Amino acid sequence: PSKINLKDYQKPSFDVETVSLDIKLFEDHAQVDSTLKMVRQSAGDIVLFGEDLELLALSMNGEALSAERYELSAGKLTISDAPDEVTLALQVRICPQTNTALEGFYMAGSGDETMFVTQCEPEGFRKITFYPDRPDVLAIFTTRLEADKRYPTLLANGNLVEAGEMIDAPNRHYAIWHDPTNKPSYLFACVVADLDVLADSYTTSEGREVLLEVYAKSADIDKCTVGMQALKDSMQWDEVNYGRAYDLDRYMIVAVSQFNMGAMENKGLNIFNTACVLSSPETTTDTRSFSVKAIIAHEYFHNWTGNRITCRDWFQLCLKEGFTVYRDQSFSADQQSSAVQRIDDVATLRAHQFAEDAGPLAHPVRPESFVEINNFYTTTVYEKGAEIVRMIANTLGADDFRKGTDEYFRRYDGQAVTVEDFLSALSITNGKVEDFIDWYRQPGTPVVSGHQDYDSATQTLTITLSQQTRHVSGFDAPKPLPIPVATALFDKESGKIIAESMLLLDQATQTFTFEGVSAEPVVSLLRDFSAPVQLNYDYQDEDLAFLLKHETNGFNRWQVTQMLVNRILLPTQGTKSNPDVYLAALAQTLPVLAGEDAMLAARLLDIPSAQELAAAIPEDYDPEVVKAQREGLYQQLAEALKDQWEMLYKQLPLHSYEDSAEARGERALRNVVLDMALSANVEGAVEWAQQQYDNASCMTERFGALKAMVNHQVANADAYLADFYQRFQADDLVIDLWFSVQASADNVNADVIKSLLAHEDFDWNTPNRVRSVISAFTSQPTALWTQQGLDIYTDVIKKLDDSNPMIASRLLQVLARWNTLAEPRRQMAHSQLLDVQQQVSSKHVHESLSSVLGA
Ligand code: B3K
Ligand code: ZN
Repeated sequence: PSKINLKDYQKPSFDVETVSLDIKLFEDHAQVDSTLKMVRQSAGDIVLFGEDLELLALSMNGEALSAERYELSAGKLTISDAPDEVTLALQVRICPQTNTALEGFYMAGSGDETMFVTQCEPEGFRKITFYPDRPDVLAIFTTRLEADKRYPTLLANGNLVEAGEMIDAPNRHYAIWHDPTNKPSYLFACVVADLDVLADSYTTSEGREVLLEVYAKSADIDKCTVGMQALKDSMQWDEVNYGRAYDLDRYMIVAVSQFNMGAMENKGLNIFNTACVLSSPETTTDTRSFSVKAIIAHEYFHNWTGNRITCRDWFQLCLKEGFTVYRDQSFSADQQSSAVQRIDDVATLRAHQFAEDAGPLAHPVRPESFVEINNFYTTTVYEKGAEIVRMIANTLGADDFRKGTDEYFRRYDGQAVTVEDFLSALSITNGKVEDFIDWYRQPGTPVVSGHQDYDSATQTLTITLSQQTRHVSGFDAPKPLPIPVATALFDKESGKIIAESMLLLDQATQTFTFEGVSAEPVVSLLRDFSAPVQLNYDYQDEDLAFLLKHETNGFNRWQVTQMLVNRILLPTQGTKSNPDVYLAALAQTLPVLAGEDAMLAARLLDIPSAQELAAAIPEDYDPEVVKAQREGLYQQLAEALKDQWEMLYKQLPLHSYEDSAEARGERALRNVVLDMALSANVEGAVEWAQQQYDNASCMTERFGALKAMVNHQVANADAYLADFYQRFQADDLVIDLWFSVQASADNVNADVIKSLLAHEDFDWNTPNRVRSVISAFTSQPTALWTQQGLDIYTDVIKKLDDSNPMIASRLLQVLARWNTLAEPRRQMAHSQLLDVQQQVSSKHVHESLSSVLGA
């Protein structure tokens, strides 16, 4: 398979004006008839892409094309010497029933619960029919679906035009849908199923009455109200914050249990992984439920950032994803404490994106080449992409950012554009914005180091900052990037802020001067994480403890706890800290904060996960040592605050369920406190856990108790696991939790994983289930990086390589840090990976492997 390069981009020779599709679904295949009206734009051939298709008929302008008039090879159908206006008619046969890759048109579910859905982004449409399947070809789609009446639900993009029965086949029916918006093929969707629907409506700011529908199987329909509300909230939020109203008369969401990722923003017909749309207090944890709302918002926001304005080519993926993630993060920040939202987003960024940027899979936010684009739906494109938009928004300020986004929508609506176009619109009030282009081009996480000097004679404080980015091979030598560093100076005496400013570090080294500073202040940097960088500043532990107490920025209060933890656990990263300062600072802060902001209080007790710590260790990483150190500090914390746990736990009694930010905060803190109390052997803590499980008002409480009992191996843990299974046996998403709590348990080992994989409810064809065991397992590096652990993990990759290469490749990417392991694990992992290379065939896994192996 060949590499595709950004620099080779060429416009298509033909545009498609309209396409009509007729998809007839039969017992063991589907027949797809398509008619494309195409118009020449420039010299060149007609190029249609197609994969896994059986071509049955092809005609051009009414004349059947004989085999010598076209070329069919390597996934392309090429027609040379075509006239300037062409109507192509194609007929192909596909087999959704055996499509296990879950890309294109595929069957999900089994038995009487089968349904058929599409996933076309990025290049799945070519598995439905031959088509110029590229995002810069926009067309008007009309879709006719025909199927057995056992599938009453027939949906496609846009508006329903007609539906009826087949006169000659009484058990069959059809529906015709028309989408009035010009769209690329990756936004095409259709569904053939037997589903219930929750309906509602929304009137837009422009006065359009929109029918809202969430489709799910009947047993799940009562779990759709949270998603429906989130949809309405998102529609309103986009009107208020970006002036964007919805543009069709109908918005549909369909829940499907087998889906490779979270959800898909198809025009007017979103398709969602059940895990990302269904939610109920009894079955869904608060964290999950909150992310359901965020994902609904994300897909809705794509309607403008992605669908109305789309990407010119797949290298520009961050254009829609980075901006849309920034938008969903801002939406979520409005639904809860914005500090906690920022903490969650930054914790994810640090754990996953920083690791990616530090290892062999590092790539720019806008990659320059790929073999398989599915391998580039990464945390770098999404989350680092969002951070760049955030830096721009903060640099411009709210008003100018809004002027810039208004300009973006005005200028490019209906077009397929590039990152440069985006920056050019955003820069109408401030040309500096265009300098951010280098953030899209340069891989690697910048390290910002700094120190301060105070001169009491002149009452001057100088802060010197410098930036450095590692040179990733294959790319130009790194250059300085524009890095906004939000800064506040705190008076040591009063604890009050004496100056605030946004420093712009855009050279290798720079000095910033503050005059009229009467005593040396404590400096708080990178407030609200104003740039996606690693910060090394010559703090004393006491400065950090001071900031924990006095910072008004909630995010930075968390950030200093994390700095302290890192200095304790990763002494090579800076000065070795004395844990006493950290423990004392928390002991003082926690009881106060617990009453003010329970969610933030819970987060201040965060100790980075083993994986996150591993990501910061460049070589000789020994998972056992990290685990021991991490658990040691956790234990120390639990014991140091032992007197507080009982009081805190009792302060937060179980009461009836409520879905407010405050109630969610209390539940989060109670679960953390319970775990701490079990660690510290607080008397009665085991009973608290059991009672919390038995009397739980919601899944957050029940699962929190179960997880704590499993991790602390309390006497009855197995009985509780069995009870949990019995109670929720019929609910796949809860059974996923049951698998994952075991697969990620502190004491998990390869045998446990093996038995979970052999469980009768395990299902290789359901990505959620595979992830509930295999991805959960990666949270325990001491078990994963063993001969047996790797055998299991790589067997899974080999097994999925053929049936679902997208998932196989994702799982493989998790092994990217093998190279940093201490021997003998490094050698062991290396030979495992080489062995995998001999046994896989998908281009997805091959591309990831060659990056991971550094080839
Ligand atoms: N755009 C889709 C992701 C498609 C991934 C294909 N491998 C979901 C999203 O980002 O909203
Ligand atoms: Zn997205």
